Amino acid sequence: MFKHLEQYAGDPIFGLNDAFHRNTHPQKINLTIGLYYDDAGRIPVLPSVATVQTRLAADPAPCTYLPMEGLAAYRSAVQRVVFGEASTAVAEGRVATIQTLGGTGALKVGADLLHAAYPESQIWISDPAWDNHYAIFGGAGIPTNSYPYYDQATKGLAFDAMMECLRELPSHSIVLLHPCCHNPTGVDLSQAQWDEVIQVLQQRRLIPFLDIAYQGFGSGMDEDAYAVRAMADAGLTVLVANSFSKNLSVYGERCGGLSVVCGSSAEADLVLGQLKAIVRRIYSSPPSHGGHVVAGVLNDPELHSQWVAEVSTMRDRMAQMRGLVHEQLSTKLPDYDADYFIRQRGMFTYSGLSREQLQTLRERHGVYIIDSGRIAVPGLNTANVEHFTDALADVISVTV
Ligand code: KET
Repeated sequence: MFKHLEQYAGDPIFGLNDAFHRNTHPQKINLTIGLYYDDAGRIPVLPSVATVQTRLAADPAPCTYLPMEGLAAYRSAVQRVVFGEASTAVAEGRVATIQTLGGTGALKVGADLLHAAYPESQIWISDPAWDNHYAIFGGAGIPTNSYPYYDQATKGLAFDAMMECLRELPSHSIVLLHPCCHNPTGVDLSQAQWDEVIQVLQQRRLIPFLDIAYQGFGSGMDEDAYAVRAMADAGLTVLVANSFSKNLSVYGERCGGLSVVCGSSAEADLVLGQLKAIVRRIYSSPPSHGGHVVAGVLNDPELHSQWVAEVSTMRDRMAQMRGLVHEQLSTKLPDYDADYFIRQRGMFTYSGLSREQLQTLRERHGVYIIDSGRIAVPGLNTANVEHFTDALADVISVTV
């Protein structure tokens, strides 16, 4: 019955992560996937999360179905974290928020909503992109296109080309944007650049879809949400997919949120109803345990501030690793411009390494980087960074 099916080529990120685990190199380093590791190379259990887990375990509750839209306490916490305590849009009841299966689930539910509401619309995705954006929106029946984003020559933002493209889009086109810590490049817009983007979105009547999977890993919880809040304040209709996978280190619990900022509370009610209908027909309701863990941390004022401090520690460690790589490479390869390691931010850095260099890094040095050349910075730590820069110096000196 299924012999005619195409062989799945595998996922470029998950696939290489698996290959890393099969490798036996004694000094191997995993820089493939967007997972945060601490300096000991472990995926942390954040103390704030552990506290809530202990509380939940001490008082086991029946595991019933959550509502389609998720826990109320979770949804209001999403709104406070993403839109800020002082959000006018939230206060006016203009934001419809649901608990989703990670950031991915939020993107999928949002894609289904948009395809139903605007069946003629197409989506524009940054070049380069997190590959799954193409799969999710294409899979939801929305034709996919790209807008210029990354400038190879400067290893920075191709802002003018990006704006030129946005200015030409038909009205009701969907534009996928990353408010902070762009995946895969680590290159972000400044606040002034966001303000310019907002003007074009408004003038062209475009529909922004913001994917914020790394809030707090760039500059801070509030700073990283600038684009989200500025768009909501500007009165734009905007969709926001947020993920707690990374900043709460709860990847497997599948905890995220989808928020749709609307023009009025009546419109937000309509949207919330449609979101529930979409959820009901895909997976019915979100996970209970993860929902209670996240809501438990975010709704307890003490644990909430503890969490914000834990996120700062993660952010500082990534910045420290970037600094170390930059310092060591500048000594080992004086002719190589390693500035991009400290200019780009968040979890990822876009190295521009060739397929051959990446192959050699894997085979000779056990250093695993995905084929696009995207380096997941948290795989580096004080114990392995020297091996990493030695390996880079080896493959780069061959070609410089
Ligand atoms: N958006 C972006 C931009 C993103 O990088 C990820 C995950 C997600 C959404 C998914 O979030 P989640 O809450 O796990 O559903 N990125 C990493 C892992 C992956 O590919 O799924 C990565 O790029 O390595």
